[in-house]
Amino acid sequence: MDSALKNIRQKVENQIRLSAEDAMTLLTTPDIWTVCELADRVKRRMHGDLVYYNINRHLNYTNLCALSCKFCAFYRKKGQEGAYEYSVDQIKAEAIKASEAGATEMHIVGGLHPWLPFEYYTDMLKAIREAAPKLHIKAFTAVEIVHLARISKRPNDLRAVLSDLKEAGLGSLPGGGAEVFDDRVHDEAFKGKIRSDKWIEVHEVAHELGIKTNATILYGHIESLEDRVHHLCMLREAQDKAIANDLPGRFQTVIPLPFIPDDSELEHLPGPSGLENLKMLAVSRLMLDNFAHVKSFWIMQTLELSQLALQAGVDDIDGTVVWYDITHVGGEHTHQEVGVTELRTAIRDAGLTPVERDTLYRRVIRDGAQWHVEDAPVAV
Ligand code: V47
Repeated sequence: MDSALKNIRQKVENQIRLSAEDAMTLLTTPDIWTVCELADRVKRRMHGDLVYYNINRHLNYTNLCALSCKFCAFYRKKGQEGAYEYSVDQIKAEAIKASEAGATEMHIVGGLHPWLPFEYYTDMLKAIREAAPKLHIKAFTAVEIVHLARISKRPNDLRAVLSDLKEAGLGSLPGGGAEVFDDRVHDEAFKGKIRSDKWIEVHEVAHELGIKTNATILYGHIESLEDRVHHLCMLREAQDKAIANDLPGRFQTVIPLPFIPDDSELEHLPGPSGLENLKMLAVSRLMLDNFAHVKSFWIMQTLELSQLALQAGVDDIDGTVVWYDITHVGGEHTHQEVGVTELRTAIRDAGLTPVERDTLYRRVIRDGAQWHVEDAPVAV
């Protein structure tokens, strides 16, 4: 073991919070196995040998976007080849298909569409809720929420906007759009997007309204290791606040997202290596002691690395997915799906026990085509 990790091991064993300096040591040590072992220890303390997965559908309703983030290969401008937007009827049809296939969650995000009205978004939620009432709608990143506040002419009333969306059927907020909480990186790679304080504010207001949310970090582009650590510390602080204020909503899950360079303006960069991905997942587990879950998004991590990460702090794999347009690993196709059997086998082969969960981490019980959830979330 790298002797620099001795003190950190003691802290982990005694459940003492790690510092930003500890995180830097973990990110720079060559001793990857000790980092993974420590993260696994924390994961097992929280979840035993359980690993969660969900049967979900991702829907990216438009790639038209007012922003032009350098890391993003997804956005298109008006009139550009490949630009698209779904109609509310098309979204409804997708929700019906998802529900009939047994999905419990629809994860919906898109670009900042320049001219769709606020009603498009509330109509979309209402249509899904009506057509597939059991489907949990996890939709709109904090960036989209601020955009919706602007287009509904309430730029300073996030509470009203989120309340309207909740009323229309919004169940929770995904963790996207956080990127890296640093102004230099922001100005270089995603200028024009909301800054960290606004991203945190949207989640805080959601938590006040009892809406659960997730958080991401997009790493492996032009940020420094210090920036990553700062980001994790900011998330931890925001969750501390939600807990101290006893808010009805919380962050549930952190999803570290490795930068995929292909076709983006930053495609000259190599993107993070497999070892770096494993380390980021493990360090997220170790630093975010007040987050219940660390998720590996296999679309970006690959299923193989996600499986390995189950021994390195990860307790959750998203999901069956099916269609995903924002990034593609090793191909052009938006059809990106794993079957339930494949997911469960990957978890079992890692020596762990798969548990199907819904968006709120309640155990899903299936009986043929029917399903229901247990009342309480799986104990943590
Ligand atoms: O916000 C965009 C990122 C995010 C690239 O909450 C890229 O459960 C890598 O947030 N390389 C969307 N990442 C995905 C997301 C997510 C995924 C799975 C689960 C959850 C959840 C959230 O993807 C965007 C952006 O940060 N992204 N381009 C890229 N080239």
